[in-house]
Amino acid sequence: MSAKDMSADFSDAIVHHLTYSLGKDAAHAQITDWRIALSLTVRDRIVDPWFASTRATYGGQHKRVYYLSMEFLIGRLLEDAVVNLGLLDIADNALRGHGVDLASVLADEPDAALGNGGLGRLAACFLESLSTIGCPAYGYGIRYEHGLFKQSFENGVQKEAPEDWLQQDHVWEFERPESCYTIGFGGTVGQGGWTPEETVIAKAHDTPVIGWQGRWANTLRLWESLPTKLFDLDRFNAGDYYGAAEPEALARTISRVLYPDDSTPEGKRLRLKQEFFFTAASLRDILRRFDSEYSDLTLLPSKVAIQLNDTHPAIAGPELVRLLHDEKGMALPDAIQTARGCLSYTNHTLLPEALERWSEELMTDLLPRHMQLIEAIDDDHARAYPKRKVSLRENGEVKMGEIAFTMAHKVNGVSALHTGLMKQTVFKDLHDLHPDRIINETNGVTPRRWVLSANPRLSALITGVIGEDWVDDLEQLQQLEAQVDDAAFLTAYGDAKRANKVELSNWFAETQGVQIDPDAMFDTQIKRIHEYKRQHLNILETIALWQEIRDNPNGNWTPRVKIFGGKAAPGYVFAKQIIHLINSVAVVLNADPVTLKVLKVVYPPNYNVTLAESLIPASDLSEQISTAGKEASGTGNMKFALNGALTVGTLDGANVEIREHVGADNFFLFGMTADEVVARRSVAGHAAQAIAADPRIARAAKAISDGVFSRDDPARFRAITDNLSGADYFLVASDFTDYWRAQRAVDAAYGDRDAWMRMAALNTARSGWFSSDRTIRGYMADIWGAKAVRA
Ligand code: NBG
Repeated sequence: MSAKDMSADFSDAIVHHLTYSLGKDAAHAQITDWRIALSLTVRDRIVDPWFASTRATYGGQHKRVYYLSMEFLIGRLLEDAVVNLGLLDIADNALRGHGVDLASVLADEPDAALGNGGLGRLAACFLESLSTIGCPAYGYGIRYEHGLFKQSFENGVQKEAPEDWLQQDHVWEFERPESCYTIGFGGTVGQGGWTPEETVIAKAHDTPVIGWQGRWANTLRLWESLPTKLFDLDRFNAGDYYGAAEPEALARTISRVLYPDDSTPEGKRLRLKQEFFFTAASLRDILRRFDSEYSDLTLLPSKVAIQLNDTHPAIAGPELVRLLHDEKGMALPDAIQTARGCLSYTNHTLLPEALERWSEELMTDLLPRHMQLIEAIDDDHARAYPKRKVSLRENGEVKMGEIAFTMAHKVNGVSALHTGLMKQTVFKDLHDLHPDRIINETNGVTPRRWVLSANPRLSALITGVIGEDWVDDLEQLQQLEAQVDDAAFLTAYGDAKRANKVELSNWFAETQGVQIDPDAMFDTQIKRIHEYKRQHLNILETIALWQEIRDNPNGNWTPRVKIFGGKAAPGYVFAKQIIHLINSVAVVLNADPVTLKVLKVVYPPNYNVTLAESLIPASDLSEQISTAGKEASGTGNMKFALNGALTVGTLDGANVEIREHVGADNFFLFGMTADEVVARRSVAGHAAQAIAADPRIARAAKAISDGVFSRDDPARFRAITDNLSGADYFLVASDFTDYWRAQRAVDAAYGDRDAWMRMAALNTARSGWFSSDRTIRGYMADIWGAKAVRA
């Protein structure tokens, strides 16, 4: 078919869906109607490769990978699908023929935020890479009715509102009423096994995930929780309408919201229920599929690889043992061995508060049989390693990290530094017993979304120079290195960056009502707000810089726009204070006629995947300033480097490897190392010492405590200033001076535009290793023993 015929064909298909699927007349269709019609048209083109992939997997009896994750931060799906199917121009032409703009249609799609941050986004990048590579895989998670809350600012304070991505038809998924499982909680354990007291239904919803060039499609299967009994007719007839609906409301609560606040006992219980709910449903589904093809259970580890994304699905260990032993009659030691052959676990954090522990009381109450099996697994491990120091239980709590470790044949960290620290700290004792179990798989990001779609200008330039093969072989970007001394290439590279910045400036003017200068340096810190990520270090440096500019307004200052983005957990008071402070500083600085030409602060609310897609390609500087040893990897750092932003960063997480790849000269390093951080903490009065040594810190802090940014209530940010001069666990004061030095080096470097662009281009050329395709190939070879299959 000629390109013209294909466009006409495609255009007809859109109108067909508009008419017959939506019941809308093209003459009166709204943008959302066009979006849904286009999505259905694109979806039609995914189904055949999807079927072909499934048939090829069954036909070849290939091993399948199952990625169990509490979070999939998938964002918008239409553009991804259009791009991967190579339909961008065709869709654009077809819509234009109807007077409709493709960009507006793409922008109409809700951003599916079924995750909090890096962990969930990593899972989404992995799914896309698995499909691009053609590895048979399923993602398993929860179909939250409400994803991550919507953030707004009221007088600078974060407000949360429920997210409603399912408000409009979610056309990407197929409901599977035939794939339902009954999941139980509570009850008793007797001779005949576990008899749960409460049950809910897990119903599957499938979203196809199409890989690059439509070669392969895998499935994201999300579970919805439904009541086993619709409602209680007896109670209804007796006039107890609320009571009649109660079981339904309770059952649906499990898949109602992402991460409910778990600071209350009720919240904890619900969280554990969510974890067991999706894990148990997924395992049942996996065994059903296995049983449909094989009758010998000992084959399980050679056909099934189950990856536990953090400890949230760690109950998979005891549950798989239960299914194999209690339900299928396998001897207990064999069941443990077989389960371990299938399971592997990724650790994503060393922060003690994020390593899950459940009280034995709660566990016994909700999952009595699992509690027994945890004891049995513990005993089994104790028999094999009599001198061991570790137990799966401690002080009345079960330790999910230890359970995941013990039940996994491989455990991985997400950057070289993080993996090393895992061995030395949280899993030291287990690592001593199992020295081959912990391995490293440094994170990566999908180039299809994070370069090709997000940054079409840069992508066109790259493809023009080296061809299109880089899109699924990202290390080919190295070929760009030969161009970095070519003036014409650097000009084109700089023009692409500038055009992205102009576009972002326009967006800020139109949607946020702030003017920012596209020639200023765009200095961006976007991520969850957390003390260890140190947004307060960034804002403190901003205040100090503002003060120095005011001292010397005619100095040779490098114009900067400080861009912040990110949400704080609703119950995390200190993080919310940081947000309030940043917004308050923005109000003062952006209105200061002395400084506003050279320094602005902007903080668009409701940071999400979609916003990241426009902020990253327009950024010059990437802030990766966590206290060393705390950020397991980071993945935003990789997206920035690929898109030609230079990093100002600590030796933390994957920053270390980014710096190795891009070269120390193209990276602004500052701060203490992870070892120095530990040593520094034991110095009495370290914060006071650091402040005494650098008057800038005290001056900036004084402005905060004098109420310069909170005239109506000077004490408003006391928690932040008190912490800075007090405990300062995350060492903001101790790292400030070196951060300031690095930032001034950044200023000087930005002054030489050609040299800067050369460094930026080198970041792009040398970051190809950070593709999630590379990461997934690592998991396939080192952990899963899975092979790529081509349909
Ligand atoms: C996060 C880390 C990040 C890392 C992502 C993905 C959790 C528990 N961990 O540094 O903080 O990049 O996981 O691995 O969300």
